Amino acid sequence: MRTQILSQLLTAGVATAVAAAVIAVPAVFKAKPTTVAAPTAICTYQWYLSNSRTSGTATIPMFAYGNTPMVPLSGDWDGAGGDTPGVYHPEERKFFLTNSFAGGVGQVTIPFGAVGDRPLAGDWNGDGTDEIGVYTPSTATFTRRAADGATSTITYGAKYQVPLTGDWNGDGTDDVATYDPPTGSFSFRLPDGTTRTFRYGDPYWKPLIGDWNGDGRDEPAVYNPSTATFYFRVSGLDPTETTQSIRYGDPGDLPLVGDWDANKTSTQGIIRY
Ligand SMILES: [Ca+2]
Ligand SMILES: [Ca+2]
Ligand SMILES: [Ca+2]
Ligand SMILES: [Ca+2]
Repeated sequence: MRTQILSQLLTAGVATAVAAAVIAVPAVFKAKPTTVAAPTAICTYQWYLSNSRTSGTATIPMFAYGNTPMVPLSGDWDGAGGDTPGVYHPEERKFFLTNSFAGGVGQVTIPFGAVGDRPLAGDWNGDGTDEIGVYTPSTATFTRRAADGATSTITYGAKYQVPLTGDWNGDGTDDVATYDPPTGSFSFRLPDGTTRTFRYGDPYWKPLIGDWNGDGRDEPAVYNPSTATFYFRVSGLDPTETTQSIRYGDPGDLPLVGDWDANKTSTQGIIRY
């Protein structure tokens, strides 16, 4: 059941799946005044982020940011170092980004994407600031949006995969990968055009990307939604696997990761909704 819910949130079908709920963007998220009366402004996503890759309580005070059916993200939107929250509203096709852990009102709203697209974040140009993008499942296309609005695309992998971004080779620029839920298989596209593919975790777990060992290169993790357990592949993309696992949060939470304290190492968080 929970896997289905997570899957819905992560797939293009989310818009139709939750359309009947008519959950509008809170007024506080609006970049411009609207003549349409907005419902009560509520942020229903509660973020519990930790700077310690251990089980236990959140090390950052809980805050509320975003609501259903928004898709949570993290990134260094202002280049200050460290990741902060963002959300993507798949129906309005807008990113709402914040540069703090205060919750409530974001600093940046960016309309981007088409119906069915899934949100991306990454440092496309290696300047230390993360940008946004979208993945179009029907064409397997990653569209990266530069800060000035210019776009560039990469088509990679089979259609209808789970898109991932990260810096596989440590050159400061984020690359792309895909995850195939039925097989639990990751496929990484390296900048030289080669690929690396392996299974990690069980089918239909949730893939996550971060730098667990602080070497400047990103690697995968998987999250088992039925046990609320994260599995961090601390050995990176090397064939020899070393994994650190922790339980954090509860089944039903949404997992995400980021470098919340800007120490160049990624840690976990969950969103309760
Ligand atoms: Ca950048
Ligand atoms: Ca790279
Ligand atoms: Ca690493
Ligand atoms: Ca960190």
